Amino acid sequence: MTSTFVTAGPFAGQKPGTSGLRKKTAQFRAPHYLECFVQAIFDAVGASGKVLVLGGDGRFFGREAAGIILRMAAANGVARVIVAQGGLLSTPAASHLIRLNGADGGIVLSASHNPGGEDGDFGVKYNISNGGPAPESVTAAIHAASERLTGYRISDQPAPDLDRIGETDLDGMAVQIVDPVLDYAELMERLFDFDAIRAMIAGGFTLRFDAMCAVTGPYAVEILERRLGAAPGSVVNAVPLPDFGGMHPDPNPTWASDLYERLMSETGPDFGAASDGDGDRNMILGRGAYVNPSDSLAVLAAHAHLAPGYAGGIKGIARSMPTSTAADRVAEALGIEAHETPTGWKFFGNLLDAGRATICGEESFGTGSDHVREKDGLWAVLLWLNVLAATGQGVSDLLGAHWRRFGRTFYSRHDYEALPVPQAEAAMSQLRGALDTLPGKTIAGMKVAAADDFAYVDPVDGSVSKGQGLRVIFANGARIVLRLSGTGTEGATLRLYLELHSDDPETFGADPQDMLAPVIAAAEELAGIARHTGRIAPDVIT
Ligand code: VG1
Ligand code: CO
Repeated sequence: MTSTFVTAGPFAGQKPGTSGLRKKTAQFRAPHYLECFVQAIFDAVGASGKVLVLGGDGRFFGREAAGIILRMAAANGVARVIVAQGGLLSTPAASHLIRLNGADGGIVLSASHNPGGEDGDFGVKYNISNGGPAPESVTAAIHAASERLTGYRISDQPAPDLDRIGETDLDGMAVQIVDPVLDYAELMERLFDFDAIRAMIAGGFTLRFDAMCAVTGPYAVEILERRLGAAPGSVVNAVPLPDFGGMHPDPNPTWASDLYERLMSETGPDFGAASDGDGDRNMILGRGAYVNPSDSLAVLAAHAHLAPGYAGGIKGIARSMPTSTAADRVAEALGIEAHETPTGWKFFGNLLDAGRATICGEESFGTGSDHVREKDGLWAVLLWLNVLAATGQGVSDLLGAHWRRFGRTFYSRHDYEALPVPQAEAAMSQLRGALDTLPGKTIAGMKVAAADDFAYVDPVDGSVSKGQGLRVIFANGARIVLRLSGTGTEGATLRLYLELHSDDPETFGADPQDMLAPVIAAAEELAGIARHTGRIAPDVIT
């Protein structure tokens, strides 16, 4: 073994955030920065004799970072690293590889939906042996290790060529380079009725999938075009690029506007979908229909039994607190458990492991199930296609039928990005300070039923997570949630979540922003975002 100990640190590393350590690419490339964080992971979770999975979304610096991490893994005594060819591995595929191989954990190099490139963002996520994001206990241990750090160990040997499939040796550590798509595609074939989807497509059903020049391109081409017979070119922006072609790989109507516009046109395809940088998010569209992610969770949960992988029914539904309550109504109708967790996929892990939830979702275009321990963009697309094939209905018909059965939960998220931290804090503290006084009061014509700062007690291990978002619930069922983003890299991002349920079919065609006008007015009265920030409108509305 020929390795060097480089003196560096202590290092103000990862404070438990929503999803891994996310910083400007330049910060990660600064001397010793990536190395110190990776050493903190090894110090916290142990490296000697372990088996790890490694890959990422192909963004700028990913390949170089993978080489550094391999050399550090070898120097720290890791037994084997399973690396995706070219370093390209979607987050859900990484989760699957960890589970399939019984690995001890994995490192995913991605800043998800944040733009990439030299001036963009980079990120490192650590996943545990169940395939899911590290829970708060582990991220706290990594943070503590980073503060004790005196340096890091790195092999003097060069990292192997990541493009050649097969096994090599790096300083006594096995490096196994695998096809990133194969195992994942096989898992999808087991879960879904590919014959039925293939027949629907052969019968003239058209689709467009926008991979946004990010990691899902190769997966979508293999599954949608090669295995399911979608016309060549149905998958667009299919080649992963280090800067995502300058795109912002966030699948929502703002950042995937080209796809959105096409689906809103009468001549558009029957079905449209997009995924984010690392492949864990999804946006679902039908011709003339946009499916709000909270509705997508509810519709998928109500119809999951139509797919072979869920034919026995689902055991429970979990949603993050800011996600709309539409899925709760489905859980009630199915007579199964409904769980409400803090934002971030790591909070679903215990529920999935314990068999208390089968389907999970977040309002931020994240949906998934117990097939892996991450949200999974292509999985959601395939479940939708399976449901459409099984019911013979289109997206907009299915959505309309769902609303007629359960009512429509109007929902929207307003994001105020890159705010000066004190301005964002001012809005938060105005509402936080008033919480106790709100119940019973009438705000913008609506009576407050309850208000709190959301705290979660994990029903499986009893761990407590406090301060997870300010929540105001009105007597008419409307909700306002206000929280600070834990994934931004510039200033503070304030997220305002708005919800109002209606059982009146006459309202179902209304624009959510119009329906939510009283809730928006109540939020301004409660938090004074415009007053504190001077912003007259949100940067992104989803
Ligand atoms: C955002 C979303 C959250 C999601 C997280 C990671 O976090 O709101 O629902 O789990 O991103 O998604 P925040 O703290 O900025 O609101 V991804 O696709 O980055 O792994
Ligand atoms: Co993502």
